[in-house]
Amino acid sequence: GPRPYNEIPSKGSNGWMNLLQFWMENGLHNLHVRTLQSFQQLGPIYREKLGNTESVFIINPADAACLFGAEGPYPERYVISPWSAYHTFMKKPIGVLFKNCESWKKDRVLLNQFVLALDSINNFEPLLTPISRDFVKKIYKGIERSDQGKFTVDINEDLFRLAFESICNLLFGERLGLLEDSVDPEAQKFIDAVSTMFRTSVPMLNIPPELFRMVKAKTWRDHVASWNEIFDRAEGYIRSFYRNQKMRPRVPECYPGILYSLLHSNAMSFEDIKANVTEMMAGGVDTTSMTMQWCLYEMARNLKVQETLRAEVLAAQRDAQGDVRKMLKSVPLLKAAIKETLRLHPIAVTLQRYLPSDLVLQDYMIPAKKVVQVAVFAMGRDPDIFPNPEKFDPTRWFHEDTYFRALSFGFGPRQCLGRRIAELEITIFVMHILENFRIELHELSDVGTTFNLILMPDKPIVFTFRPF
Ligand code: HEM
Ligand code: 2DC
Repeated sequence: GPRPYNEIPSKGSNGWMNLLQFWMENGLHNLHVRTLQSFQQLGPIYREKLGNTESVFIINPADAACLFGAEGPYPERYVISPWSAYHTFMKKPIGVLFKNCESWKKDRVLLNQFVLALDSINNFEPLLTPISRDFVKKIYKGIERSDQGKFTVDINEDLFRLAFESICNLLFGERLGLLEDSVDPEAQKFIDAVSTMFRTSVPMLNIPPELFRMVKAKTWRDHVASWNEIFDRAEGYIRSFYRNQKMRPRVPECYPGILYSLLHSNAMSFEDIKANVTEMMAGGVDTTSMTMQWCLYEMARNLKVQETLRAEVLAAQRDAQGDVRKMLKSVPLLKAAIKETLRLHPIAVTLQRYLPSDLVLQDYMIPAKKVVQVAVFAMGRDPDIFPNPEKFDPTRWFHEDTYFRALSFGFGPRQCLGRRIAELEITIFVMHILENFRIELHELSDVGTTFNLILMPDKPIVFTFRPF
């Protein structure tokens, strides 16, 4: 029979000693590196106890297949304790991100229809294309102003605004104008609050949140303040949507946005709609903007790949004669390039599932209720899984084995709700950049990764844009 659970390799059984060591090694913002090292040290399966919680970590696609095969109809992922603490203490309504069982399923099935269904792309594309066009215009303006025929700039902040502009336009069917010269300070506050919320989650990830609340630590205060900001702003946007709705009649042929569709489906309470819209607003900023930034970074470091991608996009443009929806059907390499970007630069360091029943992995018996984590970041950089892993090569997705290897949006019924939005937004954005500019790196030094709950670049990236 399978070997017992306690024989799974582990670094040490005292969770608090492990946590202390983790802190001293400056591991907080290097969670991804630590996971890589643990696999090198302990093999393809290990367990780790940090504070009170023990997880089993796996890296092989076959093991991931096994885990997701056993996840059942109501998959549950690891709960970020400062997030759930905030919602509990402040009595905030929860959406799909925090719900479980039937109540999760009910919301999720409805949201899937409006947000994840493949044909929603037809509604979303016309709302996203003008935003990328505005971004392109902004860069042309920069080129003009520089008087050098090129524009050297860190676009991090602008990408945040583009992402927020995008998710809000999809939700409310309304532009905020965040790519104009003066930015609405309220919108900027929301964007900053989401980043702060992510960053301040990290030191509290493995510690019971009651501790932080009792000592009124600054991290906890900042965390609460940023969630409050997120909820207040979201409420404000939803309210003003309501007000505007009454004032102007709806244009029949025009897609009115996700919120409108949800309200008129009459299938979800207003409270639940608000909670889910808030989660989508917060989930749609840092995630897509970081991925767009990494994608430009990889294309700027791999100029041959950039030229091949541009050739594909220009050919698609010729054939489709400006019809973006049509173009999207003939850019397979660009889509692979985005997958490839997320392989090297995933947003989520791991995927996690609570086991609904006992499960055998790598011939070890793992009891029900344990958390198993698929190390997505480590998998993407493992030479046994992706030959020559450092190489940015979109074509690998056409000729290599891809079985349970494309996991950046998660898997199954609990996968990322915003996946379709994210893929579409990023594809349209990169398409527009490639059509218009050559992208180079201002400095040729490597950019590393840092863990701020989501993974992000560890320093600013400066690009040079030249008209193509
Ligand atoms: C969940 C990644 C963009 C909203 C997730 C999960 C991952 C992920 C890995 C967990 C999936 C699982 O456990 O199987 C990403 C990446 C993005 C992105 C890589 C962009 C490149 C977005 C956007 C939204 C969003 C734009 C806004 C609609 C959510 C929500 C959940 C989620 C609400 C929880 C779903 C549930 O529990 O049912 N995302 N995400 N994400 N994401 Fe995203
Ligand atoms: C962070 O050890 C590291 O998509 C932990 O849009 C395990 C873990 C659990 C859940 C993951 C989280 C990590 C990273 C951020 C994720 C989150 C689930 C959803 C969330 C991946 C890997 C994210 C960014 C959502 C956030 C929506 C929220 C702001 C309302």
